[in-house]
Amino acid sequence: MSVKIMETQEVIELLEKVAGFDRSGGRDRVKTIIHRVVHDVFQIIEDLDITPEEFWSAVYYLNELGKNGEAALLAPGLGMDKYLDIRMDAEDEQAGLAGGTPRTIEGPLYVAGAPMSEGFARLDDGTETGAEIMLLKGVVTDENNQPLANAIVDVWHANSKGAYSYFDSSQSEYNLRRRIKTDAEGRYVAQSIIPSGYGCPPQGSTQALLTQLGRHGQRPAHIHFFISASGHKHLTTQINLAGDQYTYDDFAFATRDELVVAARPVAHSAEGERHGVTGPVTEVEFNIRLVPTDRQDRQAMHERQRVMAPADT
Ligand code: MBD
Ligand code: FE
Repeated sequence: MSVKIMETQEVIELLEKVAGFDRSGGRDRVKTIIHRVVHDVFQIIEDLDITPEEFWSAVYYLNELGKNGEAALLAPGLGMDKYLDIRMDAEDEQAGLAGGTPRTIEGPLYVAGAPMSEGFARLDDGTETGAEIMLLKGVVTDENNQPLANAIVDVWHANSKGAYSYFDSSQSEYNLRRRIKTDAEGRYVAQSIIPSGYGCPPQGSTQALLTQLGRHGQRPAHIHFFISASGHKHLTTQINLAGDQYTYDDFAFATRDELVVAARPVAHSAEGERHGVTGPVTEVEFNIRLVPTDRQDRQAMHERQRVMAPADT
């Protein structure tokens, strides 16, 4: 069966009514978007000859996805977040705001309002006694390699099981989440534990669809960053640790060559010792270059629903 009905007056008028084109109330932007979305869904049904069984399984899949709270997890798995990054990179290029450390996706597991420190912070609460100690360090500079003091480095990562505090209620509040203000030389230092990669919940909706695509739902060990400094473009990025099985096979497509960083075991770290961290640690160095801009809208991160841990609200 391959009937073609999209161009008929009946379907054209149906779409216009669906989108409220014949009503004065509502919002024009929403009408435009919904008209296009529903049109394109209809078009897909026609072009791919979608059966009623396929259509309804998709509808109930979305119900499950929402029930499991995984819509913002499926999105990166389907390359949506990466696509938005590619768009923002192209927009930056057009606006003369390209350059600096590359962006990569935020992901769904940020929690706002982490404790603020000056120059140094310990991120882990000390409960993972067997974990490898990480000494994370870097300098925030401008495009001329001049250090930026008082930049805010908001950093978050998973524990050695790949789980994030807040979303994993077994962890303490803001575990592995801190904001660090750079010192006069633009430096930030953090003591933490080496994270493990993240895996989508095996029984969840995201993994169910990925399995249908023959794909896994794994991310390499990685560390997230928001970096902001006055007069500079806000940066959302991550580093992926080198040598992970998934470093270049990330289900969320967040890996960029410039953001792959080695984790180097050292007998002692000079940067660590400046902050009282003695003995062998694994050093991870991530220097960040920010792009100058006067545009306030680009100095802030874009809006999106984000969690704020209860104690901080
Ligand atoms: C993560 O930790 C993450 O960073 C992304 C993008 C998706 C799922 C889990
Ligand atoms: Fe993550």
